[in-house]
Amino acid sequence: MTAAAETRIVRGACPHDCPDTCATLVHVRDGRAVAFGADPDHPITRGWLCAKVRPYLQRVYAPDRLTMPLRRVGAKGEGRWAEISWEDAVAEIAGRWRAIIAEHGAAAILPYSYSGTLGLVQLGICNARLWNRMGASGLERSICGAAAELAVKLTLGARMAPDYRDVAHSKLVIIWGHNPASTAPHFVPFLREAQRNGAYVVSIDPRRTTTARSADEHLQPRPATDGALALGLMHVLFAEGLHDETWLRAHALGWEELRERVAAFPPERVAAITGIPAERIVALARRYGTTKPALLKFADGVQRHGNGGQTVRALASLPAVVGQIGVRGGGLAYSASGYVSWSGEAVTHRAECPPTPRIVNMNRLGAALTGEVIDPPIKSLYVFAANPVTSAPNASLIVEGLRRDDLFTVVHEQFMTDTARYADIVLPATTQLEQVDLLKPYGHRHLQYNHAAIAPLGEAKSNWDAMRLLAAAMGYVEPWLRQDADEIIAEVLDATRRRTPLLDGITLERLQAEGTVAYAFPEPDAVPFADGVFRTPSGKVELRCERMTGFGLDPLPDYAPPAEFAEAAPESGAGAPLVLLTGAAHHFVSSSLANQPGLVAKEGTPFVEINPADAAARGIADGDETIVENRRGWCRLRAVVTDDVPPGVVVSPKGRWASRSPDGRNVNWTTSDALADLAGQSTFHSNRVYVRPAAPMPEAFERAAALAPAD
Ligand SMILES: Nc1nc2c(c(=O)[nH]1)N[C@H]1C(S)=C(S)[C@@H](COP(=O)(O)OP(=O)(O)OC[C@H]3O[C@@H](n4cnc5c(=O)[nH]c(N)nc54)[C@H](O)[C@@H]3O)O[C@H]1N2
Ligand SMILES: Nc1nc2c(c(=O)[nH]1)N[C@H]1C(S)=C(S)[C@@H](COP(=O)(O)OP(=O)(O)OC[C@H]3O[C@@H](n4cnc5c(=O)[nH]c(N)nc54)[C@H](O)[C@@H]3O)O[C@H]1N2
Ligand code: SF4
Ligand SMILES: [Mo]
Repeated sequence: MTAAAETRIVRGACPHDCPDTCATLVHVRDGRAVAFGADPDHPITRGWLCAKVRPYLQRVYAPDRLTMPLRRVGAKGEGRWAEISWEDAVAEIAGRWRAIIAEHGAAAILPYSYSGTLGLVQLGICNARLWNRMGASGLERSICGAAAELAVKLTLGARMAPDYRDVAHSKLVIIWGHNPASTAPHFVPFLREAQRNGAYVVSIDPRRTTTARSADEHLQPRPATDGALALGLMHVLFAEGLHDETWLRAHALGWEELRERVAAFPPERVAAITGIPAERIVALARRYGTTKPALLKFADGVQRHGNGGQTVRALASLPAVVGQIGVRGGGLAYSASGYVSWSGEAVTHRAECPPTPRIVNMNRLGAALTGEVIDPPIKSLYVFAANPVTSAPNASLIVEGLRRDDLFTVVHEQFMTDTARYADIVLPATTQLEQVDLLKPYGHRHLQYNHAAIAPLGEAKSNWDAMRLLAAAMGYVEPWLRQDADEIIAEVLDATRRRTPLLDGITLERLQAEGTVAYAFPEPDAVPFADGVFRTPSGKVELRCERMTGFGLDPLPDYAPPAEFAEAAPESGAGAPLVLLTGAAHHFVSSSLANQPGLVAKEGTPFVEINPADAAARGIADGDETIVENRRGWCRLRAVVTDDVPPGVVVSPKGRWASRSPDGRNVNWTTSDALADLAGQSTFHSNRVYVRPAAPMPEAFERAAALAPAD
């Protein structure tokens, strides 16, 4: 065997929007990745990857990977392209931008990105540096969990979740509007261990998810009524003296006012709002008040509603009421992102840049491109690590905006996505195997370094490498627009280490050598908030939070239905609207991976789950084609008639590419671009639709399937 044919093993990190941030091992021979697997020694990854990322090499070496810059030659969206060089692409983009800046100012340029990768360099730095220097419009990145992120931070002072492994100590686990079996898979074996140790698991989700199936109890509230349910649980806890008054006196602000507030939410009222029988509400409250340690775990799905901010305020108050914060096996498990916050100045260099002229909410992209944002209007859009036509709400309005002849759109992508199809210039992007990055997980407490395992395919470039070229072409000379990925990682680590002892001893060199490095906790198994320190203005858990008034909200947790559900009395019977929930698909991450033939085959035909009673009332049988529609738009889905969903609720997972769906549309043709009560949050699930049988057009499904042949 020659030296060149030896296999190297290269350490990496999964870049996807998933709390588990797995440690990966790439086997490379002769410059080609020949095997892809998980680090057996990582305490959370433990040697396995999820079903969706295991076949990652099929993605890296997919025949339809973009490998050359493309310039549009047909009409927008027509799909006719000419290959061009990077030199020409960069020159054209910089030329167009200079002209736009001269005529309208840099505010007319909008970057759009979200979660294709979560890396510090390829996302964090790329969200900030070039655009700050340019003075471009800012993007309010609130499509996912902005309301929960803020509500948890306002309540507890920081987003610090217990270690997955600590659930083994839990005796009660409430998983609320969250489906870790699909969305946090590495939590599940630890949960099973807890169950073997006798823990009682409750799932609260309108849908019988995989997670709900394996729970001891499943409660199915009406969508967006969780705030009322949480207040009702607290009502019972206080009324029956099951609250932890000693803990509340020592650590909580406003608990007596909260007690008064929840007095207005007796079980009977909450039963009428949520549809959950009063006796089950009382029983769950008693269980939560008496079984310790008790863990409450949720993610972002539950708050993608018009009232998502106040819902999470109510949820986050629960562990305080029963004194279950800072306790091993107890607590609130939302996100671990707040243990370490990167130094903002090192990431953004904002102080050296002009002020951001304005901020555009990403959930309003369609509106922004079609007249909501003026003076100056958006004249150029630069999309990277995102696929808004597939994944953002009210998609038909986005497409209308992207069709504008006077809009100059650049999309940096790995594949010809629904969004890239409308670009003027498409730039080819590297995958995680071809780029360097550092990942700071939101589900566990280790930094993960990702080495480039192979050379970029074709002419693909990383997000940051593309931006460095663009910065140079724009004539920007700042050294922080020229650094390579490792120089940036070192700069950000050094600046952040000065502010937090959790990075003591963690250097670029160590990360490169070890791949996985745990935060430097004085005790490695530290329980968050065990020290009773809460980084809120009062230093306590803020059940009453004055800062909520600054957002026009009640300082105490409260419940009101989202506008989409409150307005217009619903009809009843066959004509009644149903609530469409569009959570995670098991085999995709949002729309990422949803073009990978093997994974598309596993998800099957684009479908909508409907309860037998709702189906019968509409003359819909299992397997029938349906039209799912409302005033915003429609799409065609195949009915799956199942009591996994309750009457009044239909479910169709997110992520399906419109271009690979019947009629070229997906569920986001119906979803709302209204903003929630807090943080400009998206409201995908506050979506009422009408479902009706459709004249069968099997060829529409076949055409879509033909674009994604099973492998
Ligand atoms: N396989 C897979 N994993 C993923 C993703 C993916 O697309 N696929 N996406 C990633 C991303 S971007 C995110 S943000 C996370 C999200 O992680 P999760 O929040 O766990 O995922 P979702 O499926 O969005 O929402 C969870 C559940 O919320 C329920 N739900 C919706 N409305 C309500 C409500 O009003 N009340 C209650 N109680 N439940 C409700 C839905 O039925 C759904 O089962 O997952 C990440 N992981
Ligand atoms: N109906 C409905 N829609 C939803 C949701 C819902 O619950 N319901 N959930 C929302 C949520 S939680 C989220 S987070 C958003 C996610 O929305 P987006 O952030 O737009 O995520 P994706 O749709 O997965 O698109 C990411 C794209 O980035 C590309 N990509 C991956 N890595 C790289 C890279 O290194 N460089 C570049 N340039 N590109 C890369 C991928 O190929 C992919 O096309 O979707 C939202 N959409
Ligand atoms: S998507 Fe999540 S579970 Fe799957 S490999 Fe990536 S980090 Fe691990
Ligand atoms: Mo998300």
